[in-house]
Amino acid sequence: MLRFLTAGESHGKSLTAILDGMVSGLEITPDFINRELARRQVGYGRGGRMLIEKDAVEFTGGVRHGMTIGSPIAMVIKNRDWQNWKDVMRAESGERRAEGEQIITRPRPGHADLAGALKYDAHDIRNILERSSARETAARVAVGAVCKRFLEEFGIKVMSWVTEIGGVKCKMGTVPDLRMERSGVVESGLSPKSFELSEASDVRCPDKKISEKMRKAIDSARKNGDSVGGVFEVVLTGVPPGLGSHTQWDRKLDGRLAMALMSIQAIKGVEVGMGFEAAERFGSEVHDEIYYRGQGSRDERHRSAFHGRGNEFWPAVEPRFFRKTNNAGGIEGGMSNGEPIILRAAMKPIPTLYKPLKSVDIKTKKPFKASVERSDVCAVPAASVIGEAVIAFEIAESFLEKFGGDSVEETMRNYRGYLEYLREF
Ligand code: EPS
Repeated sequence: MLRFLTAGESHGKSLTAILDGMVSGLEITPDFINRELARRQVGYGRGGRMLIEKDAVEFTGGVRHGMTIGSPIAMVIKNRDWQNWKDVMRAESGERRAEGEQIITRPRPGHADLAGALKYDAHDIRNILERSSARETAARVAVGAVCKRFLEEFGIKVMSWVTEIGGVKCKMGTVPDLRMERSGVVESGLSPKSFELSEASDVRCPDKKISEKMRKAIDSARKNGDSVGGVFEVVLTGVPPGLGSHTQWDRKLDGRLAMALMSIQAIKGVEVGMGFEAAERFGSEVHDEIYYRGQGSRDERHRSAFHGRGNEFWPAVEPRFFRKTNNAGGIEGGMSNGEPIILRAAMKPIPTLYKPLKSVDIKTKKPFKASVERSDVCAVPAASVIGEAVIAFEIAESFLEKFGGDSVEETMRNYRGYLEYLREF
């Protein structure tokens, strides 16, 4: 069983993650993880904190000579800002230095503040906000990076891009346009090149003009003391059919992936494939028809939906069942169906605003207007990288559940056996 936990407060000494159940023999370096951490830290619309932090991981367990050894992988990411919070966040007991000043009694609408204070009997809201902060996601990105490295061994790629910020939408889509489909041209707007372009964009959008509009939306929100949300899409290629299961509710892959995305701070909605739009269409327009391509077929027109060029394990042009559309987002009956997995998540605007919102002090019970000094205006690009990480974990988990193994080699043998079986099916 693959599982993980994280610990650590936003302004505490460090974040810790433990990933348990990862196979042995996986090559992994801090550099690989640090690259993912850095991807999460950039993005237009971030606040002052990201100028302070430069996230780097230290392995404190489970890795030896650049290789996993099968024991729990423990990772620590230091908070540089801790230097400025040592007294406020210290673990030791003792008198507070600036009593009163440091106790937070004013819950911010949209945050965990009030619900958390009531639940945990917290009269200093800092006890809640420190952990509910999205700072915690740095630890999840470290875990996701290890899982990405694992999936790489099997040719599975995890990518993401931003499709919407503050109401500015990018029309390119991984779900092919129905009109195009009817005219026989089944080609989505996205290609691996688009992902390279989104990687180069500070709003993670492949379209330069739309990127500029997104930045403008962020600037205008900043000027008004406001914040903006948006939508990002996570795409996985090279996923074989059969991950997850239709047999029990908690084994359904779409359910697990939705939970993973929903658990990211500020996410309010998740879609799989065509998502909510499918509710407005006829069944005949939604379901992806099934085709079969025989041995030795190299017909490019019969390529799998999206840019399914496949990989050495799960090729797009080998004998296999395939679809010309991918409205299901690669999941049917709670199982992967061999097409790329496509997920979308909607992020609400960050609730820490310069513009005051009405709230009530938990100590005096008097109304006040909540406002803050330092925050991100938009963190959708960062959330998209976090989305990749949490999905990489879930896919790695379901992959290990299906193929088992305690070393990369053993999992590989099992996986190759399954692919052999699929070819003969
Ligand atoms: C966050 C508030 C800001 C963000 C932080 C999440 O931090 P601070 O209160 O220190 O200014 O920068 O995000 C991170 C530190 C991070 O690494 O993503 C919040 O309240 O959620």
